[in-house]
Amino acid sequence: MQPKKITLRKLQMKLKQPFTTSFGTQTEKEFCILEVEDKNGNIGWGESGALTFPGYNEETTITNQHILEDFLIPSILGNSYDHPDQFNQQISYIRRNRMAKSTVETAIWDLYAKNNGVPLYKVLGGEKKDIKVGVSIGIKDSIKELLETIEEKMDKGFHKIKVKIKPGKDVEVIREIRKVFPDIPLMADANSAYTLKDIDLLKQLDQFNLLMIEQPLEHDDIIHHSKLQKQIETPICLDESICSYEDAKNAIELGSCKIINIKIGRVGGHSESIKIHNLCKEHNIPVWCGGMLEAGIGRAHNIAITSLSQFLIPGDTGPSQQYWHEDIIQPEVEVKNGIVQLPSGNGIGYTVDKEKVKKYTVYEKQFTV
Ligand code: OSB
Ligand code: MG
Repeated sequence: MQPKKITLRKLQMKLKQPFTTSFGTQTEKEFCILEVEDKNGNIGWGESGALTFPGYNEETTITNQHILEDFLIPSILGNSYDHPDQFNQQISYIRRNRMAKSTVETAIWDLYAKNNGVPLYKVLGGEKKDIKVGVSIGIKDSIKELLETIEEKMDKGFHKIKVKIKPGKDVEVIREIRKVFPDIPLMADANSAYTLKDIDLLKQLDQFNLLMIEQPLEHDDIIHHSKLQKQIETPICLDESICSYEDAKNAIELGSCKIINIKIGRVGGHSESIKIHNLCKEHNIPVWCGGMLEAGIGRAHNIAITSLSQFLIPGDTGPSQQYWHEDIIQPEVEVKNGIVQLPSGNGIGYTVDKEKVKKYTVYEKQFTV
C-alpha cells in the first residue's frame, strides 16, 4: 500500500431521533471520515466515532481533525506499507487520540483488504457469515415511551435490548421493564454515572436478571469496578475504561469485569481490537461490538470485526435506518430477524455513495504527496 491522496471530510447528519445518555443528549452528529487513495487507485474508507463534545471520552470531532491534519495524514502520505500493523508502529509516538488514529487505521485495513481482493472481515480473521444484533435505546422522557420502543424493537427481532440508565432513572425503570418483559435479553448502560457510594442501589439491580451492567463507575477506572464486581451478581461489562490491550489485561486480572464491549475507535483500530478479542478468548471473557451512533462507514467496520469468533453477545451494530433518514453507503446496513449478513464484496463490502457524502459534507481538505 502506498497512500498517495487523502481526503478528510467532516459530515453533519441529523439523527432521526434525539439520543440521550447519562452524559447528554445528541440530536445530530458531526464526524470525520477519511478517504485514502492508493497508488494503484484502490480506495480505503474510515470514520471516526468521536462526538462533538468530550462527554463519552476526551476526544471530539475537532480534536480528531487537528490530529488527523497535523500529524496522522502527513505521516502516512507517500509511505509504503506491507501491512496495517506497520502503520500502527509508525504512529505509536502519538499518545492516545485513539479515535483519530482509528479513522486512518481502519481506512488502511479497508485498503489492505481491497488490494488483496478479499472482504475485510476475512483479513481480520473473522469466521462468521452472519451476526446477531441488539439495539441501544436512549433515556426516554416517559416509561410508556420506553416500553413502546422496546416492544417495537423486540417485534423487529433484535437479540439484545440495551437501555441507558442514570441516577433517578434506574432501578424503577428496570423494574417497570421487567414487569412487562420478564424474559427478554436485557442490559443497562450507565456511561459512568455512579460511584461506589451507590453500591446499595447497584445491588438492587441484581434482582432483574440483567445480561450485564455496562460501565457503572468512573470512565477511567478498573479498581472500583473490581470492588463492585465482588459485591454484585450482575456481570459488569466495561466500555469507557478499556482503551487498549493493556487495559483489558489489567481489568481481567483484577476481576473488574466479566464481559468487554469492544469499540474499534475507543481502542485505536482493528489491530488493537483483534488483540483484545484474542486475549478475551484465552480468558473466556465474551465480547461484543459497541457503537458510537456511526454512519455507514463506521457501521461497516463494526460489522466486519464482529465476525470474529469471541463476539459471542449481540452488539450495537443495528441497521442504518435506526439512526439516519438515509445513509452514506450502498446498500444500507439491513437487519432481518435481528441478523446482518456479512457483505461478500472486497474491503468493507459496501459502496460509499459519493453524492450522499457530498450532500452532508460541511468541510473538506485534500492532501497529496
Ligand atoms: O456507551 O455505548 C455507548 C452512543 C454514543 C456514545 C456511547 C454509547 C452509545 C450507544 C449507542 O450506546 C450505540 C450505537 O451506536 O448503537
Ligand atoms: Mg457504553
